Amino acid sequence: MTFSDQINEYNQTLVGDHNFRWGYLGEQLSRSGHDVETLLQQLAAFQVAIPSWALGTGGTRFGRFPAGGEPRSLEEKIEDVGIIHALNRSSGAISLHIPWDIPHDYAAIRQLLQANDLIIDSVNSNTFQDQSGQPLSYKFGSLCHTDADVRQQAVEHNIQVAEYGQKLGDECKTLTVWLSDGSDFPGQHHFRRAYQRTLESLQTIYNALPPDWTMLIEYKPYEPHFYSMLIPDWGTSLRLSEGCGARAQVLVDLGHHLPNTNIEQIVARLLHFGRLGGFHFNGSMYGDDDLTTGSIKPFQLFLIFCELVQAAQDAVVRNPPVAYMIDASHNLKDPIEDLLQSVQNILTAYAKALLVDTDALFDAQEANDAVRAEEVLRDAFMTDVRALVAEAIRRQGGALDPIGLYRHLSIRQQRIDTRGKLAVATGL
Ligand code: RM4
Ligand code: MN
Ligand code: MN
Repeated sequence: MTFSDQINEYNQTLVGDHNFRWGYLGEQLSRSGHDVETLLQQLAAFQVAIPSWALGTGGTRFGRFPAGGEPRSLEEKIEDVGIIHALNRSSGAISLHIPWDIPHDYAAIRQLLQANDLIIDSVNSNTFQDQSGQPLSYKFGSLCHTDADVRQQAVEHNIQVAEYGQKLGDECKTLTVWLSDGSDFPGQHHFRRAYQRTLESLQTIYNALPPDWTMLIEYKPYEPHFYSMLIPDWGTSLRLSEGCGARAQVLVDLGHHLPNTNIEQIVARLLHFGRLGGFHFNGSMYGDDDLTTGSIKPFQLFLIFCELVQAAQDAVVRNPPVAYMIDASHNLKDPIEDLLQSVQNILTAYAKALLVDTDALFDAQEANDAVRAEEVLRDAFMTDVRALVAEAIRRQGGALDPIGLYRHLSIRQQRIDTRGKLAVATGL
């Protein structure tokens, strides 16, 4: 029996209940003026990339408690993302971390990607750890380092990462740069000089990229350094990207903000400036917690999608296509279930944002009617869209209940049987 047969068989057991709920929701949406087919198409078109570093339990510098059967190679990671995508039809891309996942047999990897209906759409560099055999240390920074030779080594690493990406297929056109560079004590860094050195290093990388490549610059307020980070905020990322060129953009990682930061406003600002390049989705209670997306603040996730949906409808906005990626890795859950939940929560937030009556919202805003504006948003947010998301996935051949089927088929146990109880994924 093929996997798609197994999905169909499983869906058969759920379809009666689903049709009942979808019938009601579809009718409700049509009555309030939505074109249900368009909504389904918009959801079907939405894809979020899975990070190669999230297929193992991790996300902690303390103990790791793997359940077993983790992917031991890039090939096995592709297999795991293949399962996720087959189940939800919304995870058709992989974001690759180098050197945690250096490809060796490019032809075989491209074939495996194709067989799993996947692409590798972006590559991430890593100058936040020293690799064995590396001549110079990043202990005191990489692209910002006082020593030109260390900067050069870090620049060359980034260029090499992009070269790996180019060999992985034409769809891979994005280099994501996250710098751990920073300082831990007052006086340690000459802030202005360190910034200038970083800008020049990034310009060198940018200029070495193929002309159709994008460079995404991530920011983070603290950790691993606790006095200053070289790129602590979106303003710094924005200035750096402007200093590089039009294809340098800002990447917003949801966990890279101080508690209670208004991320949706940052998203709106970046869209306004045409510099929002991508997202790293995750859930956050305190900081870079890398929890399941939407687990802690589903309303905030919805408000972020509202900005994206409104910008997509606004001819004034000139923002390039946004790369959607997950960046989460947890110690407790089965990583595949965690990712399935994240994608489901992202689709749910997007679906709700598509339901916002933007005309009514803008009217309320113009009239300074704060209550009405908030109610318009709440009306969409409180709609139970699960049947809409399920229908969109079902029509693409996915499972009505992806996690349910994953458990029903005991896929983790199968992985443990083939890969071993002690198999641990590469990564953090
Ligand atoms: C960082 C940052 C980067 C990710 C690494 C693993 O905090 O979010 O995007 O590549 O973690
Ligand atoms: Mn990130
Ligand atoms: Mn992070």
